[in-house]
Amino acid sequence: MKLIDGGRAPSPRRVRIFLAEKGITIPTEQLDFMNRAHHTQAFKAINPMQRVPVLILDDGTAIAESVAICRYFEGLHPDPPLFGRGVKEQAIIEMWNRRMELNLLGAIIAVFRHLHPAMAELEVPQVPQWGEANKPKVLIYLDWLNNELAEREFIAGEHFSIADITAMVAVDFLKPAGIALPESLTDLLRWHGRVKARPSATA
Ligand SMILES: N[C@@H](CCC(=O)N[C@@H](CS)C(=O)NCC(=O)O)C(=O)O
Repeated sequence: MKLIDGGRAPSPRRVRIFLAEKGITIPTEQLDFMNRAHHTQAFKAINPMQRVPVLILDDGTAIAESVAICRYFEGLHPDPPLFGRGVKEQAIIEMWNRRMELNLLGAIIAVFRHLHPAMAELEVPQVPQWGEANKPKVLIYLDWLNNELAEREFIAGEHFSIADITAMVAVDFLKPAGIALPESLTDLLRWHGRVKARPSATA
């Protein structure tokens, strides 16, 4: 088994943090996608979406999509449960993880991919107006999350979960996207301090 990783990019980092929380170590191969190492027929055969991360199993099966990879490891190593305990908590975590991925992380990534000059060759067409249009959305999502976190310790409730991993990766990606985290969002900042203090945050 090996993980095709992608350096500091958000999606591979989600998987690395997940594995660190589980205490799992697997062989890793770095793919330099900024230099278009994924634009080869060989990589396209592994993942037609030409994105990282990808987990390659010993039988050759390729599992792409960061959440699919995390679910695979959750099945193999259920403790600590990062997708929830019991159907109700699992549904709540799924809800929050999707919100964090599709809304918060999605908007931050849109700002980065459509405005950062380094992404011009990968994000085709790069539409700067779309990047700009996502900036106010990011601030609305952050403000909403700040209000939610006034009520509880973690994104989806009282336990650290994959939703915290997705949200932490999103908040950390504000910097490359050129968006400042408003200091007025004190409950969000407190949560961020808590999750960043976990050893997995350096993964
Ligand atoms: N939904 C996918 C997204 C994967 C993705 O977009 N990966 C980026 C790095 S964060 C990538 O491979 N980018 C290469 C490119 O844009 O060509 C996941 O969660 O794994």
